[in-house]
Amino acid sequence: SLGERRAKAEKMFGLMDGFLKNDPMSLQKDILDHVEYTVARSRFNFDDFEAFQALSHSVRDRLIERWHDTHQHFKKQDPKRLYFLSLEFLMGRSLSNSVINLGIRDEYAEALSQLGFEYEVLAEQEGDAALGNGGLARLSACQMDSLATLDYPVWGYGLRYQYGLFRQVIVDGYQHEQPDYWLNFGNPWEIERIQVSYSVKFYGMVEEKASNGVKYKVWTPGETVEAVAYDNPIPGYGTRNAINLRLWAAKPSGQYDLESYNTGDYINAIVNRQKAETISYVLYPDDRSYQGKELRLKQQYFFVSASVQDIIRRFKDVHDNFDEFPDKVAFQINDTHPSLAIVEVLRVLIDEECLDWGKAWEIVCRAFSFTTHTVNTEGLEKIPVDLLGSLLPRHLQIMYDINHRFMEDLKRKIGQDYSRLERMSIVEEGIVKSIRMANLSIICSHTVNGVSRVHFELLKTRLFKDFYDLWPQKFQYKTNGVTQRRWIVVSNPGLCSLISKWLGTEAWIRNVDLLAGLREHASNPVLQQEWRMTKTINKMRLADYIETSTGVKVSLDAMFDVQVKRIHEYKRQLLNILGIIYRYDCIKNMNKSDRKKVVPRVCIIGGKAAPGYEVAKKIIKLCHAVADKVNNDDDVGDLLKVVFIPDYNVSVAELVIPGSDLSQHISTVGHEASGTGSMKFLMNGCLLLATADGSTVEIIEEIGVENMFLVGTKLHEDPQSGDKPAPGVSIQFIRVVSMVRNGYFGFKEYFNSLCDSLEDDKDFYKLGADFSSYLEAQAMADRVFVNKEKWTCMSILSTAGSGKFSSDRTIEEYAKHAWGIEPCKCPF
Ligand code: GLS
Repeated sequence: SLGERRAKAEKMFGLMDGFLKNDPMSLQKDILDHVEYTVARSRFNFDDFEAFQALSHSVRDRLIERWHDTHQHFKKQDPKRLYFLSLEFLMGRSLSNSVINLGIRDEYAEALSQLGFEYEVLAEQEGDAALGNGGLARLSACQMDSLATLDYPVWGYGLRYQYGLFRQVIVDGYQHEQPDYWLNFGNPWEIERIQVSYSVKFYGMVEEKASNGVKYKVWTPGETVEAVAYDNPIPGYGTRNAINLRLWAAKPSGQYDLESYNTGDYINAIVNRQKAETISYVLYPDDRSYQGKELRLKQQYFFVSASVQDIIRRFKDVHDNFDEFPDKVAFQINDTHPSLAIVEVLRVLIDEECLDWGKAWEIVCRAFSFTTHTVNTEGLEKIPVDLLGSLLPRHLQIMYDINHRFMEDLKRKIGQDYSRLERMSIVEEGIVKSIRMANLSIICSHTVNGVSRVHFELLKTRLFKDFYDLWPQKFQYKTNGVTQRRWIVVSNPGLCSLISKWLGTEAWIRNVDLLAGLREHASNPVLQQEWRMTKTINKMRLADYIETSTGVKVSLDAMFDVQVKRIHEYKRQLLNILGIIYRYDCIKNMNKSDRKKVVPRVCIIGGKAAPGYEVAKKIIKLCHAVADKVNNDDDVGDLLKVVFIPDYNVSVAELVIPGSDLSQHISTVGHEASGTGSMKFLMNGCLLLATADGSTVEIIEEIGVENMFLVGTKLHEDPQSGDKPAPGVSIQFIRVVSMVRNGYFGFKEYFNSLCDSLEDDKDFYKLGADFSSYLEAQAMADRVFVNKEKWTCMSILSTAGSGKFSSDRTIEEYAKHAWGIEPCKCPF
């Protein structure tokens, strides 16, 4: 009875001695207990790494308490829940983020110091969880932080790759990839749930059967793999809520292939079973490109099928009528990678729950919201029909059914406009007949979201114009944001305290709009002095890191000019390098007295190239070749240093961003859907040198164009952007390209193709057209940098204007305008 259960719960709670305590003495005891019982080391003899492990376990205990309470609370309230599906989450490290969000960082620091350890040193022991490629994946991580902080009832779902994004190793200036076996030393943050597992089916065949005159489909799989849940608690800041990120790992199925065992092929039977695990082995390292590989499709379906089974099970625990499904369940599809979920829900409702098509269709169309992160048609995901038909035969049938109904309906609306019908079809005819995942997602979702205003315009006028004309009400945008908890509080503690001091409150950590309050102090010499001091300390940290990772010594007086992000032609790291060559050439041609006027610079570039992306790899090599020449030239000395930071990842970003003076976001207009790195730099008071692309357009509106360095033409002045070769180029541009072509930096043959791609008619990304404007913006940055008061004022105004770019704002917009969910706050 209820009374009995309550009495039992109270007794248990009494035995538990209440919640874990957070005073430094209790924390010390907990850490030592974990050293002894979890890490199994003597509490009198353990090293930094073991101390980190014990520390993490003690933090995890506290996370679990909140996470349990949150789930109990959600269960009791039964609100509409959001299910956030993403194939990539770039979480980085968890320790500092957790102790800060739990509000017990100082207590831990004190407890550790009494044990003779330094918190910062232990925090450095943690490796990154790099289960994603770039912006899209880090966005999911930032959004999880905001969802937890804002108390939304949410579950995140993803894949637990054993190998995260490859490690980048530079040998002689060339990128090499090494596997990132991140679970090598264990992962203290996850909770393995062996009892939460689902069978996922692949291959096989579909038969039509009938019972009492009603036809139905039966899918008999050819292979079954088990999905096991690994739960990762995500704590909110300033709340008791902690939500769950559930990642699936593939394990051999519980069903045995009796045939093989009986025929005595015992060893092979075991080996074959083990192959199932390969599904969740490795993250695909390609950012923004899809190759239609079978393993990738298997990963997608594996993750989607397990998640959908889990979600439907949770729904059915409490509800028995699927009419209520869309009022209790909201799906968010992060790009098209999880779009098979749409078809999977339809399949389950029709084939397993025996709903008719009309009912199932209505439910699905009310449940799914889709966000696209792509700007051009080539970036859209397509899956060959043959592949789909063999791996997921029933899903292909359902896709054809959806398409048939959609096409019939469309014909009634638009008539016989065959070319438009062809463009809007889910099925692309051609040499390789394929399924267009974006079309499928648009047709079946209630909202289609862009990630910035400019992106939204591109969706409406180019990428999805046909769909926009049909269903304008479906299309929305929510400009991306990043979490200030990670990108200021965790990574820039100095700036964090300074901001709190001048605003007189820490409330901005939850309500970031309050940062605007810094504006009134922007010219105050005392704040300016403190602001510069904080920057210098961060630059020292970065300079140390540069020296240990690259061997290059840099001067703190120089402007730290940074471009860190994935290497892509459209992001134009090459434009940056050509600008560096120009600067170098100028210094070389100056007399001694003119050299005295040069503003010293450290040009920092970092980022990974997809392993098969040859051009991007050449850009990395060119960067090293230029660095070699420049850094060893005595004429130049500290006036110019070029550094390539290897293996750029989330924890490196946490170090680089706070230590930067200037940051570059110079994509060719019309190519960056949003960009989120710029937002992190902005929050940290770094000045932007940027093109009016993606979310930069909105950044300019917030901080004013006078507080950044704008490069190139605006998108609206160049409607043909991306499709037209660049107009005439400057002499400077021709000169710097010819320096590379003529072997001034060595490797003449190797760089030939890069130089060819900059020829007038081939310069697709318009480096030539933007070069002069780029140099002007750089020259302007030099002029302002020497005026310390002006630079600091612009820097303060950058932070002050960054409030809009918090993922808290993005999430509030999604909750209101796409998902229809309300906060569900767990009582403290
Ligand atoms: C991306 C876009 O290229 C970025 O502009 C965007 O900021 C990010 C998050 O919306 O998504 N799309 C993608 O495939 N990778 C990205 O980083």
